Amino acid sequence: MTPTITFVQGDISRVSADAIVNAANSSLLGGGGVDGAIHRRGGPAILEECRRLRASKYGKGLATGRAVATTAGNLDARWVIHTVGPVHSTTEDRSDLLASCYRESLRVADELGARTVAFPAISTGVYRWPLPDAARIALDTVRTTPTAVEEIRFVLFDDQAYEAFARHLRVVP
Ligand code: AR6
Repeated sequence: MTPTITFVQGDISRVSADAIVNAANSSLLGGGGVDGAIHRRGGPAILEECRRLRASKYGKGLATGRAVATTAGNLDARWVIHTVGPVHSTTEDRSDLLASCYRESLRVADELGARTVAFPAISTGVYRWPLPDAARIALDTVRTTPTAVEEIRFVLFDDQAYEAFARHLRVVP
């Protein structure tokens, strides 16, 4: 069964889903944007588990394009799936790493048994990926990745991000 893809505009740390995806960095120890909002609202349990991951399996941090799950703390979710987007480059094509964030997050969601997954627009903030291209990669990737997830919800922070995703779906329905 292919998942239903939906969009909402808002703050991803306030949504309800089985799994909420965090646009993290490889340290897994927090940051701004989505990462800041998730840790602020989710509370210290998330950071504690991230620290344990750093002290065990991910001593060097989480590689770009990979994903790992922790508790969701006080968020209205069962898990946070942390993934590390690539920094956008004008000289190197890193699209496959961005696609990998969506694929790996869905793979982890399947392992957990998550049925609903909320994604932010990974790499389009601090990591500067242009929104139209990021929307194309995000949507094309989730539409072609086999998964048992039933609903994929994109939570887009502002009008510009929401429009970029909606426009891509209008062009490629
Ligand atoms: N809910 C949903 N979307 C948001 C929220 C929110 N609360 N806050 C920002 N956005 P970013 P990146 C949008 O910077 O580009 C962090 O410091 C934002 O407008 O969160 O992958 C990490 O620790 C943009 O469209 O993630 C890393 O160091 C999108 O979410 C680095 O930033 C992603 O913006 C990761 O950069």
